[in-house]
Amino acid sequence: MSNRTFTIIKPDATSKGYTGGILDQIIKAGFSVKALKWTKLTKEQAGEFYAIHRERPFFGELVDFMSSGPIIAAILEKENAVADFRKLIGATNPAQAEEGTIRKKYAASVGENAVHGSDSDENALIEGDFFFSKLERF
Ligand code: 3AN
Repeated sequence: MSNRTFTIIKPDATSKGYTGGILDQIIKAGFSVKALKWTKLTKEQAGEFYAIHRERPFFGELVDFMSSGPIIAAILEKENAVADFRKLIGATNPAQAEEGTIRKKYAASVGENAVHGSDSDENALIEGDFFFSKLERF
């Protein structure tokens, strides 16, 4: 089990001014920030990042949305990071997310759901490597 996960604060949340509140909740939940970047994906980069979903019916919508505005990408550390972070953000569909979770508080819909959280240790590494060089993580 790894102690690192990867997150994105998505364009819906950055445009609504939720960045500070979300980062505060993440840090108060015991995660420490090991890398952090304010950036914006091109459509091509968003498609590459979400390549695993290429065959899903919402792929085009997902790529358009994820490249529509600035995002925050971060590598986070905590014991049991992947599972604990998925719990903190809540279900993919905010209507089904538990009270107090980040998606319950900040997400509008299943498509525009405020944050990404890696679903496995393996993907946390791949996703962190997509955004950060060795010089950008501590
Ligand atoms: P999660 O982000 O909770 O791991 P996944 O991996 O099923 O959820 O989906 C990846 C991303 O694709 C979601 N965060 C969401 O933005 C988008 N997505 C998932 N399901 C839908 C859907 N039915 N319609 C539109 N976008 C979706």
